[in-house]
This record gives sequence, structure tokens and C-alpha cells, in this order.
Amino acid sequence: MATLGQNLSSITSNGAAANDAVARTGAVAAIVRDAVLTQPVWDMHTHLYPPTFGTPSQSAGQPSDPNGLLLWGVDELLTYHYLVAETFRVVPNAELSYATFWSMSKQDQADHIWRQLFLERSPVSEACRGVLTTLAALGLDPGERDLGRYRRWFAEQEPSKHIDRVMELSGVSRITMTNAVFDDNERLRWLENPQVAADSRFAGVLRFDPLVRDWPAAAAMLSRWGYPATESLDEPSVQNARRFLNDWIDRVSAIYCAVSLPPTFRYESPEDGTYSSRVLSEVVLPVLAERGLPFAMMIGSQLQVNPSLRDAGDMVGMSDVNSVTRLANDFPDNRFFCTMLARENQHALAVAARKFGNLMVFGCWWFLNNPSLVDEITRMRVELLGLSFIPQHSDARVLEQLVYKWSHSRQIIADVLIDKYADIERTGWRVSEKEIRRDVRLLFEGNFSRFVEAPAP
Ligand code: RAT
Ligand code: ZN
Repeated sequence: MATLGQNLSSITSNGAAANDAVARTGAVAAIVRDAVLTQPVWDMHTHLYPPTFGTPSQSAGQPSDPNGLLLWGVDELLTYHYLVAETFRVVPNAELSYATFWSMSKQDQADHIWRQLFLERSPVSEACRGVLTTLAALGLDPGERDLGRYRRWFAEQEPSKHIDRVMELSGVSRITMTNAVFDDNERLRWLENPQVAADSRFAGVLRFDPLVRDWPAAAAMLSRWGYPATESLDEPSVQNARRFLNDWIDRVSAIYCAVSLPPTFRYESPEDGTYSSRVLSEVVLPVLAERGLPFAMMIGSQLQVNPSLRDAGDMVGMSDVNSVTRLANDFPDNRFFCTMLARENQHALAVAARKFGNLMVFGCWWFLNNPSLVDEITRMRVELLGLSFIPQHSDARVLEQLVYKWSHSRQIIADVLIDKYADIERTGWRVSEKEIRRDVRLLFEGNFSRFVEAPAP
């Protein structure tokens, strides 16, 4: 088999064609795997922050802030809401009530989850496996099963240096935040310290779900914050809402704006009589077109079907892809990122992206971020869209999740690409190492940086 880096063009077909074909397949696979595993990625959607936003975790060098926004460390990894949901399946609330669980300290919650999901039964779910991948990559042997030792190790880390280390381990070159302007805890931190996000490792994204999901509630809040707006969305309200967006885009240095939308979200036309269509067509999309910023729609999360689970209580639902195509068609001066939560929506969404160059499909979101589904969705997208999509984002809520979310995804993306290059090579087409690395760069960095019109880090 050819070694990595061997010039692929040196494997010719003079004579032993079958052997050469086998050698090429092996050499291409090795190069693809290396390219995918080493290519830096610009992670386009996370819930991570620089240490300046405070951190609730114990660390060396920074006092802990109970409401801090940067989550990291083993207790945060274990209390990830994906694992909270899995724990309540095996210890139903009849045995340990929701109220009792939420009143426990973070460390006690983590102990409970560790015992139930890692010790009482094997941690085979994707979210459990992720904790193990992450510990191993950090040099903490999961085989030891020693939560106390893991805790001591994390408490010795200095947050900013730890971020560097995690970014290096996960191959993440830039972390895109989700800056939720309607969240008081976050909004006040921006207002108190305009330099709060002065950290070149992080990029800002203005997130404003209530504006599109619940205009009357958003209007009341805007009014309180000095942007008078009425439920009727009259002309002054439109102007003030636009001013609000412009001010916050500037404050956050947003590289795009984003919302999460319910499965019931519909857009027929600017005049379809819904608040969301009016807010989009009169406020959000004109501002973003003027600013040259993309608009990200994450569609399909039905909020709080079980409110007692808090962040873990949301559900998936089928959404309407035609609403997305109508938006892409009616607003050609806007660029749209879109991801959908239902597996059943993935094919139509990829087909929609074939119709509109201003629509960029991204990521395998939340309940789709499981190996079997990432494999299926990535294959289908390559077949329909070639290399013109963004295969994955991490959605990390806890810093070290960058490690497992990217290592698990990279392995699958490499498998898919290896098969796709093998398919085209069977026709006699030859790919070079340079072309493979170029293609991988597009998927991990280039397509995103082109769409946000910002240079890759
Ligand atoms: O994946 C998640 O952690 C979800 O809870 C959400 O954060 C979702 O990704 C979102 O951005 O709304
Ligand atoms: Zn998210």
C-alpha cells in the first residue's frame, strides 16, 4: 500500500492495473483520513464563551462565577442536558423527583449521572461515549473510572490556557458563540463590559429567537430597553426594531444572526398575516441584507414538551421546507444558513439547497448528531450537493465537548469521502493529494468563511 504523502500520480496503471487500483484506493483513503483529521475547522455554532463571560467551574487563576457562561470541566460534561434526559429514563422521577434533582449541587447531580449511566449500566449512548472520548483525549484514562481524580485535574486548569489546549486537541481554529440578546444574564454582561468578547479565538453571533417566535413579548422587552415597539408592529416599531438589531450586531460584532424556530414555523409571503413573516420581511432580512450578514434558521425544535427536564425537555418535529425555499426566493439579497432537526426533513432540505445559491445547509443538529445519522445525512448531502455544504457544527455547550463532537464527526466524514473518491476513481478519474486537501478545507472552513464573507482564521 502506498504510504501517506506518496505522490498519487506515481501510482500508474502500467501493467498491474488491479494491484495499482488497490494501492491507489489505500493511498487515497490514507490521505483523506489525514486531511480530515488534521484540517482546522471553524466551528460555526456552539454555546461556548471566552473566560471573560465568567465560569461557574473551580479553576486555577479565575474566581468562579455561579452564573458564568463558560461551562467546562467534568461536572459540566456529566450534567450536559443530553445526559440529564438519559438519566431520568433509568431513574424515573417517581424515584428521584425533578425538583430534588434540580435542588442538588452540580457535583451531586454529576455523581448521580455518573453512577446511573456509567457504573450501573454501560455508557454506550453517543452522549455517554462522548465523555469517555473527551477524558481519554485529555489524558485522563476513562478505564480508571475515578471521578475524584478527574475533578482534581480539571480544578488545576487555568481557563484560558485550557481553551487553547482543547482547541488544539479538537482542531478547532475558531469558536462561534451564540449570543442570546434576550437572555438577561448574557445581555447585561455585554452592556457592563463592551470588551467582554475581545478574544480573537471567538466570533459573535446575534441570536434573537423571541423576535421571530413571539413578537408581542419581544416588543414589550424592546420597549423596556429603549426601543419603543408596539404589538401592531407599526412603522415606528419597525424602525426601532431595526435600530435594536443594528446596535446589537455592532456590539456583538456578529458574523451572522440566528434563530431557532418551531416545527410549526411557516412563511408564505410577507403579507401572510403572521407576526414571524412580518418581522422577517420588515425588520430582520432588510437589516441583514444591508449589513451583508447571513441569517441562520435552525428549524424543528418543539420547546419544552417536558418542562421539568429544563434544557433537556425539548422535542423534535417535522418542519416545512417550502417555507425555506420561499424565503430564499423572495429575498435574493439575503444569504440563509439552514439546519433542520427532523431526519425526515433532510432530503428535501438538501434538494432545496440545489435550487438556491443563497441557501447553505449546515450541520447534523442535536438529536441528529449520532454516528448512524451523521453518516446517512453526510452521504446524501455529498451526493446531492457535492462539496457545497457545511457538514457539521459542534453545538458544544461545554468546552471539552469540542473534542468528542469533532473527533466523532471527523471519522464519519472521512469514511464518506473515502467512499466517494473511490467511486469516482473507478471511472479512471484521478484525484491528487492537493485536490483532496482543498476539498476538505472547503467543508471545514472555506464554505463557511465564504458565506459569512470573513477570512478563515
Ligand atoms: O443542542 C442543544 O444543546 C440544544 O439545546 C440547543 O442549544 C440548540 O442547539 C439551539 O441552539 O437552540
Ligand atoms: Zn445550539
